[in-house]
Amino acid sequence: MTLLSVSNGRLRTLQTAGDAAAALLRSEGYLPLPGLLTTTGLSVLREDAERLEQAARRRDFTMTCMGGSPRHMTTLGGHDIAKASNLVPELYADPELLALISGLIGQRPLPVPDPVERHVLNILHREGDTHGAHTDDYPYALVIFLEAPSSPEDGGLLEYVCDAASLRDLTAGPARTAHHRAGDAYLLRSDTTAHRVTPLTRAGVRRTVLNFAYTTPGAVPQTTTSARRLYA
Ligand SMILES: O=C(O)CCC(=O)C(=O)O
Ligand SMILES: [Fe+2]
Repeated sequence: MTLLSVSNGRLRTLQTAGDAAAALLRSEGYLPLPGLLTTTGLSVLREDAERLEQAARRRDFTMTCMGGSPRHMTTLGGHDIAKASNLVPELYADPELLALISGLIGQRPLPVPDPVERHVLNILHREGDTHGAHTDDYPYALVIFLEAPSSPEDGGLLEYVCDAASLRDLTAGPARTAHHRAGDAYLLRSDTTAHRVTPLTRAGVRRTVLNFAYTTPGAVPQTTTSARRLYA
């Protein structure tokens, strides 16, 4: 058993049973990384996100290229984040974080070529806010929670179906769901796992995540217009 661990002040020392976790990610398309952020990591990233939110844009539309699924959220794209934050790009390229991901995916994670999609900020903050069904353009997403509804009843759950034939799989059959807390993270095989974030069920709750997208050597990205529509 390989133990993967990360410890750099912002990321907690995770004693992950690498082989078992990697196998879980392969079979489920999803791997929870509870408490990935330290208290300090969470607080500095939250501060950064609060500042970045001032430049973020409200989005309310349906994503035609993703089965007309809804987007009701406030977002900031990677290109804008890179102009305003050192912390987020630094964490995205953190050698220890990359080593952790590498141990879990069994390949070298590479930064995605498109600066818009590299690291994005997604904020759900109104009742009904949702990030509707989709798959990502690149193979892996590390989603880091800066704010989350404390109760699953409040919505903001990740719903996913591994190896989905189509986005309809999310509604046609039983999808898996996962609730996360601030400071948690998860790794998703995001190009083949259909996923969505369920609507917030009441006013006054917030769900803020950073999504770090990674590709791998030889991966062929799905080229969709979704990131441009949501982040450009
Ligand atoms: O917020 C989440 O949990 C998922 C984010 C996501 O799917 C994305 O940004 O592509
Ligand atoms: Fe996604």
